[in-house]
Amino acid sequence: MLHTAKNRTFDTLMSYYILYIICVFLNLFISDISVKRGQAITFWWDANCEVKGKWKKDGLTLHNGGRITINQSEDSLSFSLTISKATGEDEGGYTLELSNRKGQVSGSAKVKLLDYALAWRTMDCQANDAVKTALREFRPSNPEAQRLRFLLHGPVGAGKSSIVNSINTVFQGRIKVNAHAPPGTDTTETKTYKTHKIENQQGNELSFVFNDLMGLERQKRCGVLPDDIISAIKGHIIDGYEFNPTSELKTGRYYNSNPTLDDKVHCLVCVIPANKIPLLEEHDIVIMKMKEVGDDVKILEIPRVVLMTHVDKCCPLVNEDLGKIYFSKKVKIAMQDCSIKLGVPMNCIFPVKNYHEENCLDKKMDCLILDALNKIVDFANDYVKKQIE
Ligand SMILES: Nc1nc2c(ncn2[C@@H]2O[C@H](COP(=O)(O)OP(=O)(O)O)[C@@H](O)[C@H]2O)c(=O)[nH]1
Ligand SMILES: [Mg+2]
Repeated sequence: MLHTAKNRTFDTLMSYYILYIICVFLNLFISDISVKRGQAITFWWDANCEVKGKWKKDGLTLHNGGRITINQSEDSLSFSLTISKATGEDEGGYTLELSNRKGQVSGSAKVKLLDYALAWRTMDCQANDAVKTALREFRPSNPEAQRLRFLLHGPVGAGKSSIVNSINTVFQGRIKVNAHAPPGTDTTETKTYKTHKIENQQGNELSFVFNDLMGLERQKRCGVLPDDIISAIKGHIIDGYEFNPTSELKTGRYYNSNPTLDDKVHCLVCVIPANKIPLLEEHDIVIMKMKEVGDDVKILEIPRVVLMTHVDKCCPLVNEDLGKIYFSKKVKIAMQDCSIKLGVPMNCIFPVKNYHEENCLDKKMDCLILDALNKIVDFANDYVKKQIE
């Protein structure tokens, strides 16, 4: 009997003990923190049993002093770590280790510094479905244009072909493979003038198309000629034309001498990779060619926007979390640089990340793509509306 009673007591103690450890294990979760430079970083955790705590940063134990304040309540149930006036050095992995006679548990979180306390432009992923529906139902306001036409232009490897794939990915709800986006190429893959339709999940065409043309290149006699880009904008170039880097198209079966509003381009979409912008001099030949086209487009009163791709490669914060894009100084600086070099206002520059390595859809990527596309459609529709009178 005594033996059994002893066993029962032991069993009860064991189950309390297991519960005790499980509680600690289940609850030790500290969240990642993003703070603005200069603000305080604060972690805290409330234990459900008496434990000893130790804070570590990147494996090294932290101690009270300087900007660091470590607190443990008298009952040993509350733990906090505060680091005042956050600097770049404070970024990293923080761990709280808790221990008592019964065992040890730990929880970790990361600290990331934001360049701005508030996002300088809004990004609303909740609006994705509404924007998608509006774009699916969109029809141009001028019946002479059955669909809006956008021309993608920019340096080779900027992500022009990937944009068409990304937009189709967003509308079809599944990853579209980019057969013409080989990695790290410096010479142009797209050689012929092509209209890319955008389709929804049911295979129905949306009321806007993208024309992709040969990329701009640095070397003479390579890449598309600015005069050919202007011809394409004016609607003179017919699908299937193979660009000749040494002479412009002026006549022949691919030359449309009498283009309608439907054949014309309604918005010029410059595509520039964010990570390459600082490397481009104002007198770089690609920039000069893009400016030349931009000046002609201004005279024609056709809207011009910039899609700044490869944002993931220009800022580690954005690479880790695309949702932090408008907190990133590096992204803002790249956009300002782009605005100065190409002469495009900031509100016509849209940072995007293309689908290129992902195997499923991402609402933050979709949000940036949809926001840019929505504005392009708006600007282009304003242009076709103006042509009514
Ligand atoms: N990391 C990253 N890679 C991209 C992005 N957009 C395109 N790429 C990659 O860049 C390369 C060139 O893209 P592509 O669309 O062919 O450029 P194009 O020459 O302008 O048509 C491909 O390997 C793409 O997968 C992006 O936003 N981020
Ligand atoms: Mg291409």
